[in-house]
Amino acid sequence: MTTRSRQKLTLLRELVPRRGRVLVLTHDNPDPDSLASAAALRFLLAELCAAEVLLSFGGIVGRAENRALLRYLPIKAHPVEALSPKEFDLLALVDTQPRTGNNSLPPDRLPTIVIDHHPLRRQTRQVPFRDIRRGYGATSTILTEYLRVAGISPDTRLATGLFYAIQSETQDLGREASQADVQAALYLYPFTNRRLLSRIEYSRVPPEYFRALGRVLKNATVHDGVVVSRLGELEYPDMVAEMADLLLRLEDARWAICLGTYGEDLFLSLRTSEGDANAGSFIQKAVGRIGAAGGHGMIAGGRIPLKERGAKTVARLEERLIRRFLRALKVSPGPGLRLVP
Ligand SMILES: [Mn+2]
Repeated sequence: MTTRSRQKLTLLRELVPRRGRVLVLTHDNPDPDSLASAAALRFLLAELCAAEVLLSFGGIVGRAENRALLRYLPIKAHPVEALSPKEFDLLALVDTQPRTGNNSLPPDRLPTIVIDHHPLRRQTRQVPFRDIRRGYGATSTILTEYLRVAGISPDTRLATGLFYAIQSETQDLGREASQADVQAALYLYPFTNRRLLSRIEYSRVPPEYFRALGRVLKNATVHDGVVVSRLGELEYPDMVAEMADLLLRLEDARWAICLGTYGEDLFLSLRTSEGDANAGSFIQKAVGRIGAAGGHGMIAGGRIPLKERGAKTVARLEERLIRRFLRALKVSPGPGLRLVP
């Protein structure tokens, strides 16, 4: 546990006014890491400075596990449309940064707090409190360190949420996990409720999940270790990530790419089994200026606003993106082999 967390905690105490009103934003369509981080920041600021902390984000929580997690976390989410950022003393971003294109921070507001483990963005340098740790597998690990340094034990629900977040973000501490993530998970485990944990991990899924799964399998093609699938209309945006994780389990798969549309946007997700890859910058290059994209070494995602929603236009855009990925991975851009003939 680090001196850095100790210094950051001191700074946090100075920056947040007593009984101040704080708005915490996660990235849009949040995952367990961002939700648990937000809940931990709320818990911490309530204990340290009696702050009133609200959580908000754009988009929806779709994945069944994430919905279960949100149900058990000691924090309620408020729709971003219903809030006026002006009413808050300060804004905080967790698991995302200004100008990433994946959060609902008003473009004219600079947050006071940014806590994240994605590559540092230029605008983040102007933020008074910034703690960006690229080597960490989860933002929840940073928040767990703060709690430890502050001598505040997490309650059962928060500990369970943080533990689940670290586990899921690092695939049971096997993907992009650092020693700090392992330490945080070990610290949290005795505080967790195993039954709650199991209820999140093995949550029930709606029929839409199986419909999506059917489409994923029907459309999946393999191109020399690269699995690609187009999901069409998505039940929820993070379905592409969920399915890319699944497809990457294919023997000998090095990369998995899933695409699909939700509302006015095309969503894409990229996964790789290659530890030394840089999926984040790879997806940024492929998406270019037509959308927003980012990520870390082995996981990345992007969102492209659709000017036109016609099936043909979307199909053409998807095909162009897939060709771009395959070319960049030095794989023949042909039709590939059907995964399930
Ligand atoms: Mn994260």
